[in-house]
Order: sequence, then structure tokens, then C-alpha cells
Amino acid sequence: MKEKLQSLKSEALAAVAAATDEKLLDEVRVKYLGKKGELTAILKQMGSLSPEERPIMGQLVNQAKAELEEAISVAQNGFKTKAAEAKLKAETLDITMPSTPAKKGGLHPLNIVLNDMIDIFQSMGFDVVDGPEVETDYYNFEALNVPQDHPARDMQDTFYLAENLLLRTQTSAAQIRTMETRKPPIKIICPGRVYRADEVDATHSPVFHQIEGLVVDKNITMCDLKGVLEQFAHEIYGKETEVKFRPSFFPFTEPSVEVDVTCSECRGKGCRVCKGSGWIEILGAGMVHPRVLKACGIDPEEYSGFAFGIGLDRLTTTRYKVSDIRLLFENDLRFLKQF
Ligand code: 2NL
Repeated sequence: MKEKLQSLKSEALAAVAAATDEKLLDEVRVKYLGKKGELTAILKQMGSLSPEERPIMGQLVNQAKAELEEAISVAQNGFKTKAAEAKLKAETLDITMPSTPAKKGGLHPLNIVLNDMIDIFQSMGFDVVDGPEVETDYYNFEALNVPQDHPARDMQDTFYLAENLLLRTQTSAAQIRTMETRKPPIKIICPGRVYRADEVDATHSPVFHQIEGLVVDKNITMCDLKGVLEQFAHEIYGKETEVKFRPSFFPFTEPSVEVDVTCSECRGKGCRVCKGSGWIEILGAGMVHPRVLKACGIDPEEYSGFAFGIGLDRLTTTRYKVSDIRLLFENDLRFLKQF
């Protein structure tokens, strides 16, 4: 019986070593250690042994069982490790492979120019404020000293939503609100979309963009206005650009000016862009009318201020030589991708 056990054990260990996968290994386990397995069968024959031999033989069988179980377990772990390694290898990523290029968005040309303008004014200490595009008659006209019978109030020029509600025609209203709520010194710019009931053509759009600016403090004079706007023009068009202040009229400023710069196309000689004059108008401005200050609760005897309005669309079309303002609003990707 001892010999039989010995040979059975060697046979079983050899079978474990020969098993090439988990399935074959399991077959070996069942063949020797299963309920009807060969080692189990030996245990069942123990009854025929003498009482002296029984414990010795029992110990030997149990030892053989333990040895075989250990060998199977080691082999099993081997297969598991191998399988895991194979899986890892199959799943390896080549991280040096180039990825599909991401599509990058870009800034709209109006926003490129707007950001430049905001940078310039912020560097001079201006805050940026905004306000609603739907305004009341009071904030858009009345507080700005635009009289009841002014042509700008005509339905032909302004989009009215209701009797007292309209699409703002300039961003001044946001500045009126700021003067109502903040004490001077006030130094703000207010960029935004504005609306006029204009006929659409290459140079006119019913929706366009404006940056207005406002400075209110003690002892603000026309010199401050000239200094700030000249600085702005030089930053946008270059130091060599000449700046000219022309008398003009707006209901909300007194005195009022319009500002021209030498045409960047012909350097002042006269060309198609400047219609032969050598100058291009870039903005309107003036000293805030005392009635406007008063309407906002600011004493015009104590404080003074200047204000200006700059059209963003024309500045953008001239900078990028865009021939038609409508291109700025159509959002045709073939156009936008050029910026
Ligand atoms: C233009 C140029 C301008 C203003 C806007 C303004 C705002 C306040 C008070 C006084 Cl709160 N003025 N804005 C001043 C001058 C010109 O815009 O060509 N407008 C028709």
C-alpha cells in the first residue's frame, strides 16, 4: 500500500507539472483528490489495515494529499499570473501615438478689438460696467437731456417694444444708473450691443456695438478728455497717428467734440477709405451736460465730467479691412476662421 501511495503521488505530481492550462489542472485535481479520486480511494482502503499500521498510513496519505494540494495551488497561481500578464500586454496603450487634433474655437473679430479697448482703458484706471439692452425712455433719453421732440426719439430711429420700453440706442443708460448709485470719483467704460432702426447696407446695421466712457470728479476739464482720448487713439492706431478735435453737438454734452485720426490707409494723403479727406472720425465726446449730472443727483457746481462714445464695428471693419459690416453678424465660419 505504501508503494502504491508513493507511485500514485509521483504520478499525480507529474500530471500537475504536465497540465498546460487551468482546465487540465482541474481535471488532475478531480482525478486524484475528488470524491471518487484515486487518493481518496486509498483512504477508503484503510479499514483493511492493522490498528498499528492505520495511523502511520493515514499520516502518509494526508501528507501526500497536502503535497498534491500545494502543487496544484502553486500551478494555479502560475496560470493566473500568466493570464493577467497576457491581458495587460494585450491592453497596452501607445501613449506616444498622436491624438486626433482638437478643434479650437477663436474670438470673434469684434471681441478681439473690444478686448484691446478694454485693456487700454483698464490700464488708465477705468472700471467696466454693463446694463440691460431693454431700457426705459427715461434712462435712454430723458436723463440724457434728449428732449421729447428730438428726432432720435422718432419710431423711425428707435425700436420701441412698448410705449415706455425700447431697445437702447446707446449704452449711456448703464452710466446713468452708475451715477445714480455711486458717488464720484467715477471712471467707467460701458461696452455693449445697441440698436437703431436703420436700413441695412454695407456700412449700417440695426444692431451694432459701442463703448461709452464716463469720468466724473472734482475739477475734470476738457484737458482730461483730450489726454485720455489722445492716449486711446495712440494705443489703437500708433504713436505717429495725429488726433484732431472738432466742435460738434450732442444733447448730453456741452461742449461737444468729434475726434478724427489721420487715415491709417493713406497716412493723411487722401484715399477711398477716408473719402479724400485724410481723416477718419473715430468717436464723439464732450463735457457731461450739467442737466445730466443734476438728473443723477450729482451737483454740477461741485463736480464735472467728460463722456465719450466709440463705435466698435467701424473700428473692427477698418482694422481688418472687412468690406461689409454685415459679415460681422452673419457668423459664417469661412469668415470667422480668418481671425
Ligand atoms: C456719439 C458718441 C457719445 C456720450 C456718448 C454720454 C453719456 C453720459 C453722459 C454724457 Cl452718461 N454723455 N455719452 C457723450 C458724447 C458722445 O457718443 O457719436 N453719440 C451719438
